[in-house]
Order: sequence, then C-alpha cells, then structure tokens
Amino acid sequence: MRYLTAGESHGPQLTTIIEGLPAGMPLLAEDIDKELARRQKGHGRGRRMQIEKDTVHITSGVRHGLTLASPVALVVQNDDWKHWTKIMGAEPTDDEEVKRVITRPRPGHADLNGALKYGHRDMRNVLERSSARETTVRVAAGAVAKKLLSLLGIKVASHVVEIGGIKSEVHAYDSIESLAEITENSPVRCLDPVAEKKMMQAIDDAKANGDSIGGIVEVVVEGMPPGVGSYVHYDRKLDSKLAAAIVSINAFKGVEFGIGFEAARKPGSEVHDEIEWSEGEGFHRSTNRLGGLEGGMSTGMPIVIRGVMKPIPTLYKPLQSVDIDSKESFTASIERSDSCAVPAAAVVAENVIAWELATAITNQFYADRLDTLIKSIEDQRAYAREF
Ligand code: EPS
Repeated sequence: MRYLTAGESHGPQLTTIIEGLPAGMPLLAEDIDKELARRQKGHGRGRRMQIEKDTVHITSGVRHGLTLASPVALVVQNDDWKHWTKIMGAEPTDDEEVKRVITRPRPGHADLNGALKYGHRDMRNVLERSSARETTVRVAAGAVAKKLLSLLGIKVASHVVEIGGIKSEVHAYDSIESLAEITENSPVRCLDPVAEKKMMQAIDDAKANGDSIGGIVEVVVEGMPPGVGSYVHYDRKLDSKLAAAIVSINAFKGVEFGIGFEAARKPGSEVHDEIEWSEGEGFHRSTNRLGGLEGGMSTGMPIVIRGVMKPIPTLYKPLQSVDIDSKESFTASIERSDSCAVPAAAVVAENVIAWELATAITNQFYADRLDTLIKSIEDQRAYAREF
C-alpha cells in the first residue's frame, strides 16, 4: 500500500490517493470522518479548529460501500479557504498586498530551511505545506488502514502520557476498548483524571503566558499476528517503519517501544520478556517490556509505542529571528496558534501506526481480496498457536 498527500494549509482542499487496498473491503465516509473529528478535538487547540469541520469526500475507488482495488481518492475541503482565495489562489498576480509575503522565519519551523532549499523568498510557500494541517489527510489515509485492521481483528488506541512535564500515573486499563472509551471522554486524552486536570491547567498557563507545551503520546495495538515485519533486511523491519511513521508527524522528535530508553539503565534479565507456551494460546511472553516487537517483527503481544512532541514553535511570546530581506533582527509575532496539540497528535499517531501495520500486512500476505486476506491472517494465528 502507498499514499501521497497534497494540499496547502489555507488552500482549497487536502487530498490523498491511496493504492493497494484489497478489493471488497467495506468503507464508508463515516469510518474516516470519525477519525477526522477525533483529530480536531483536544484542550489547547486554537481558533482554526473552530473554523474547520473536517469531513471527507470519497471521489474514487469505492462503489456501493466496497473498495474496488482501484486508487481511493479522499478529499477534505478547507473551510478557511474562503478567506484565502486571493492569497493562496493558483492564478498569477502582481499585487504584493494580495501575496501577503513572509520574509520573517519563525524559529523551530520549516520556514528558513525550506526557503534555503527551494529558493523561496516568500516563506508562505514553505509554511503552507509544512503546516500540521496536512495531518488531516494522513489521518484520513490512516483511518482507511484502521478500518482494514479492524476487519482483521487488530485494534489500535492511544493515550496521552505526559504534557508539559505532568505525567499520567495511570497506565493500567481493563481492555483496549476501555482505554479508547476513557480517553475519548478526556479533553487531553489521558487515563489519569488527576493528571488530566493538571495538564489542562498547564495548557491554560502556557496559553496565558503566550507559550506552548509538548508531551508524550502512547499508541497501543492489540491483535497483531506474530512474525509480521522482517529480521532479514533493514528496510523491512517493522519497528523501523513504525519509528519513521512517528517521527514523520509534525513536531515529533523521538520514539520508544515498550520500556524504551529505560532499557539503557537495566540489565538484560530485566529487559527481555520470557517465553511461555500453553495449550490454546501457544507461545506468548510473560511480560511485554519490549512492546510487542523483537528482531524487527511483531511477537503477537500488544505493540506499545511512545512518541515525544516538542512544544509547537508558533508562539505568542516572541522569539528572536532575522528577516531574510533586510537581515535585521526582529521578534517573531503571530496571529493565532494552538498552545498544545498533543491530544490531537495522539490521534495522528494512532492513524500513522495503523497505516504502517496495514502496509506491512498487505506486503506479507496475499492481499488482492479482503476475504483471502482475512483467511491468511486467521491461518497465521492458528499456525502460531499450534506451532
Ligand atoms: C498550524 C497552524 C494553525 C493550526 C494548524 C497547524 O493553523 P493556522 O495557521 O490556520 O492558524 O491550527 O493546524 C491545523 C489547521 C489542523 O488542522 O491541525 C501549523 O503552523 O502547523
């Protein structure tokens, strides 16, 4: 499976074209809209989210609710476009007023590096595309993957484990369904109601100070059959694919699996998961410190991945920068921004992980048809149980 996205933050629309889905897979716009709505929520979001009501149009690849195996094109309109038709229009203009040229790079953004790379003297040409608005259609593509995974008995959920230095102290949950339900009702997608309140206060404080804060999100996956991925070559290792997916999310700077960096501080006997076998269940691990991944492959245990998001670099509190035309120093100022997008980023993380898992599965198993793919996955699970 593969997909590309297109679209500028304040352009008319965002688009993705997905290829490689099995034929005969049920897919409705509402499957995607559900994820798009989840991504828009979260304490700390700015005014833009009040303008947008993200919903998808499926413009190809699906007929009467089933995939055809032809490319699936998904379109999400930008409601804000009506305010930007001149500034972001495709037609040429000599009117400098209309262009709203940006010559002042914001520290921490793609502005300056993107301008140097492509020779843009108007950094709007960079920031319109580097904006996290693009995660809308990455979530749309991920929602399609998530739907496929659900049909294969694989569930994906997430929670926010830290915001602005405040840590969730609740890590246990009854089931992945209850994790999803509790976090869905939390304005910061946190399992810990005490930490939740403190996180919301920290976001409010950051906003009042003109600042922004980051955090850590955790994605959990249940139901992956063992042996997906590869130990044979670097570019087929499942953990490397998942790590790349997390770090590809705007503002994400690091990734951990299972106990993660804690592994550097512990002896091997306290890191590796002992192997057990029982009738019916087959092989499993007594613990899951490695987060469901060993040797570049899934173990069949839950996959646990954490990603760290830096504070959003668009700050009301100005930071020092230099104008690319005048070369004069200035302090960057902005019109609007999110003060914290960690809860929304948890949804993005879920969906990019779903995409990578669905891709790994469709690469490894015969996936032209949904029915044969379902059977292949069931066979792999049964094989592992009886191995
Ligand atoms: C973003 C800046 C803000 C955010 C945006 C990401 O948008 P604007 O420039 O229109 O105020 O709201 O996020 C989204 C639009 C979104 O859908 O998540 C940025 O610079 O990355």
